[in-house]
Amino acid sequence: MELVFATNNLNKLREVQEMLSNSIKILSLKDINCYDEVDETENSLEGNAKLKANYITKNFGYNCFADDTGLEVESLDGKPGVYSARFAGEPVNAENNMQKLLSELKNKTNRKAQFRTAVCLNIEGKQFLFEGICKGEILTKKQGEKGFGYDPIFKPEGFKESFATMSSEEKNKISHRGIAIQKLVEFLNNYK
Ligand code: ITT
Repeated sequence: MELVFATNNLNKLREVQEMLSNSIKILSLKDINCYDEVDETENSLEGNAKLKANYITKNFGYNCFADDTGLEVESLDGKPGVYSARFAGEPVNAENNMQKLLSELKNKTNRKAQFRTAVCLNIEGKQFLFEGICKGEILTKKQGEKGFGYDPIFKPEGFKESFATMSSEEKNKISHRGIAIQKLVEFLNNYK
């Protein structure tokens, strides 16, 4: 089965590719000659995941899925959430986003946070949603060099170190996106 993963984020593409069995072939946007930027204008992760998947299905005709991920920090009432990519403004910059978050949490004792991923699958005219959550906390300083985005300052629950110290295989087993994609894969394996 061929499925387009509607993302421009190559880190995400690599993480997901590593998780899928050979029976599912992932096509990137480049593979289908799509160089368009789809603005994430919805105010929920689910809304943005649908927006991206629907754009590809409507304009390119492929079965496809898209995800949207946000980092929800408890003491900031769920911020940056759906605005995680542009938390420190444009152009998107992971370092600036992390510094802004660290400074907003400077005097806070509650550092609980969760990554949440919504995945939208469009297949043969039908639409399905999947969710993955990874609970954890925001560290007081960066740790590790791997991963991307907020990984150096996010420590998943039950682990001693940040996501950025883990191999992508380790991260995929417990991460928000990993969990959502596992649900997607299980669904596809039982489809039809
Ligand atoms: P696409 O919309 O093209 O898929 P994106 O980079 O905009 O790629 P998202 O909207 O899903 O990705 O994610 C919003 C931001 O959340 C992203 O820019 C990262 O900073 C952060 N993020 C997402 N997944 C993450 C992860 O697994 N680890 C750390 N940060 C992550």
